[in-house]
Amino acid sequence: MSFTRRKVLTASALTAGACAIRGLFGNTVFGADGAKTSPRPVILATDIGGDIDDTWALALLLKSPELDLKLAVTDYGVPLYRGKILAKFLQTTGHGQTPIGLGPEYDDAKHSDGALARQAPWVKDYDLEQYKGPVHHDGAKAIVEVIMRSPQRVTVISIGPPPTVAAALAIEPRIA
Ligand SMILES: [Ca+2]
Repeated sequence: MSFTRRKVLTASALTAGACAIRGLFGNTVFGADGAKTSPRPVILATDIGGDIDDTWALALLLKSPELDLKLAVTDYGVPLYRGKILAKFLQTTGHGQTPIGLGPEYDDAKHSDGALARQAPWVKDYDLEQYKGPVHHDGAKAIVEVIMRSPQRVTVISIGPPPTVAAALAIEPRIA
C-alpha cells in the first residue's frame, strides 16, 4: 500500500499500525516486512465519550510505538465533554503533553449519540484547565496546522462521524 504525502485513513490504519512489532531498543520499530521504520505521525479524530470503543482505541494507539500521536481532536460535536475525556485519559496515562483539539459543535450529535452519559461521571469533576498540554479550541484549524507544518506524512485516524475532519478539509483542501 502506498501512501500519499497527506492521507486521511479510517480506523483500519490503527489496526494495521498495531501489527508492526516493537523493537528492542528505544523507538525503533519494525514494519510487517521486518524493515526498520520510524514511528508514523498520526492525528486521532474521535467521538470518544459514547460507546467505549474509542477509549480503547486511544489506549491502543498510546501503546503502539509505531504510531506518534501529534494531536487528538474531538469529532461529532459535544467538544467540551469529549475533550475532557481525552485530556483526563491522556493525563492519567502519562501522555499529558499531547496536544488536544476541540472540534466544532454538531447539532445532529445531540440527538443521535444517546450513549453520551456513559463516561460522564468519570469527568464530572475534571476541569480542562487542569490539562498541562496544549488545548486548541479550534480543532479543525489545529488539524490543518499539524498536517501542513509536518515534514513527514501525517495519517489522520478518523474513528467517528467526521464533521471536524470535514471542517479541516474546508479550511485547507490540500490536507487530503
Ligand atoms: Ca467512534
